[in-house]
Amino acid sequence: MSIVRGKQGKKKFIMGTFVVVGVAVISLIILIGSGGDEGGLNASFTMSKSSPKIDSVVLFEDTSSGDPISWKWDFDGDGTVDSTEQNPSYQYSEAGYYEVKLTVEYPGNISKTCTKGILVIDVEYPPGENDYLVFTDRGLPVEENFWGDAWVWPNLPSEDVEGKYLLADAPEGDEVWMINSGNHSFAGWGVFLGVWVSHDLKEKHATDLSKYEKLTFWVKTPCDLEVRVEDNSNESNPCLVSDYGWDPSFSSFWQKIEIPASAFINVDFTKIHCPFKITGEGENITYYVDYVRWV
Ligand SMILES: [Ca+2]
Ligand SMILES: [Ca+2]
Repeated sequence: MSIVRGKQGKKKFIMGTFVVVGVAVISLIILIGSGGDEGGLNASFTMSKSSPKIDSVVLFEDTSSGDPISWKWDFDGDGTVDSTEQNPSYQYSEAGYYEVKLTVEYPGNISKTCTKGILVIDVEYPPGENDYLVFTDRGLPVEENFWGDAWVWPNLPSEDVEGKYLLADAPEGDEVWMINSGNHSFAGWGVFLGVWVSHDLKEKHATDLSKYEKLTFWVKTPCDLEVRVEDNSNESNPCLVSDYGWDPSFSSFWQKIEIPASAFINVDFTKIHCPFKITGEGENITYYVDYVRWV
């Protein structure tokens, strides 16, 4: 009982592992119900990606205690064993949420089980010819005579500002934006068109995004986030990711957000100065953003 409470307490601080922890708590209860831990023997494993893209290779590594003598992996939760290797790899051909189950056996007919969730994502790649790329591995918007600049709140190291954080399960390429609030009450990031010199705005620029239908991007976040755009004079209303595709039950996985341009009001889309700005509230929150496009 005390172990279960400990895991629930952890959830408050590491919300990103909520789904997996939830499954772990359930399997712990099953284990206890089926007769104790038998000398500390426990099945466990790690996955190289928690939100792999379709057809990308996921490596599974057995981390069970003791010395198991056999391994049975069910990668897609259909009850059929897919591999009996200790450390197999697998590729998913269809998007969706799957429960990965490892059953290990020890001498003396002892078997243990561990189950974890995995969310396979479908990412359109490469971007369409006419997409306006706000952030991809190629960088920030580059247009004739001016370019984009990024700001984060609170201040972070430059590799985070530039979106160079490396993540194995990035929806696009390897690089993503990692945003962390530390001991501040919020954390945000935005792209602004213009040339900045010594933090003074030398020239403010705008671009015409009026032909685009929607803003699309991917997030992995423990909390709801607000998205805004700006024209040369005004900031739009905030749009919550929870209204446009983010499900808090899947907060430890990448999720796709699509916000129609019509949801942003009070701005002139022919004069967009900030094509994307995102903020989240809370201390010690970390969230990730990738593949931000107007399409
Ligand atoms: Ca299977
Ligand atoms: Ca990327």
